[in-house]
Amino acid sequence: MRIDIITVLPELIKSPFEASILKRAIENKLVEVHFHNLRDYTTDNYKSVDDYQFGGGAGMVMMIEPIDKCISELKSQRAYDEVIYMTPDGTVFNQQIANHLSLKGNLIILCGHYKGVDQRVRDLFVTKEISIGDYVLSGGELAAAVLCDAIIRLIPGVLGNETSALTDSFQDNLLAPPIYTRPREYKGMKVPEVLFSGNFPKIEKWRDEQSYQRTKERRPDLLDD
Ligand code: 6GU
Repeated sequence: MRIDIITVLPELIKSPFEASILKRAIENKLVEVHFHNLRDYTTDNYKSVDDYQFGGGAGMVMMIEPIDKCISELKSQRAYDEVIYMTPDGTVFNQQIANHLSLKGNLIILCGHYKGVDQRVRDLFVTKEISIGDYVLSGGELAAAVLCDAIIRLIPGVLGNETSALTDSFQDNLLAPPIYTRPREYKGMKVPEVLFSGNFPKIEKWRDEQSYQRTKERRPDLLDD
C-alpha cells in the first residue's frame, strides 16, 4: 500500500508515522507514506493556498489550483484507488471502512483546513469524504493520522500476532471482553477463575458472554445492526 497525504501542515501529521507500529510498518516496507506540502504547488509569490469565499462570510477557503497541481502530478505517476477528503461533514469513519480501505493499493488523502476546500475540488477529484466523529478539529491532519493508523495496522504482517486485529473491539460489532495478566491476585482483586481452567471452549464462551454484556451496557446501538 502507498498513501500520499496532501496538507498545508506536514509537521502536524508526520510524528505518528515516526513511532511505534506505523514506523515499523514503513521500515518493513509494508506501507509507504509520502507527505506533500500544498505550498510547494502554489503559483503566486505569496504561496497562497487559501482565499476569501465568494458571497462573503467568515473563514478562508482552500483554492483549487494548488490542489489540482498536486493531485495531477501524483496521478501522472501512478493510478489511485481513492482520493479521500478529510472533512467533518464526511461519512463517519468506523472499523468497517478501515477494513475496506486496508485492502486498497494507492490512496491520496487530502487534509482540509480553514473552512475547507472549494466545492469544485470535491466534485472533480474526491472519491470519498471521511469524518472521524461529530466534533470539529482545526484541520484534517489529526483525523488523517487516525485514519492511517486504523488502516495500516490491518495490513497483514504489521501487527506481530496476525490474528490480533481480528479479536479487536468492533470487528464483530461487539466490544472486546475484559483482559487480565499477572498477578493472579492484586490487593484482594482476583482474576476470574475460568481463565485458569485450561478449558478453551469454556473460556471462549465466557469471553463471548462478557463481550455481549459489555456491548449491551455501553454501546447498545452496536447490537441494532
Ligand atoms: Cl476529518 N476534519 C476536521 N477538521 N474536523 C473533524 C474531522 C475531520 N473529523 C471530525 N472532526
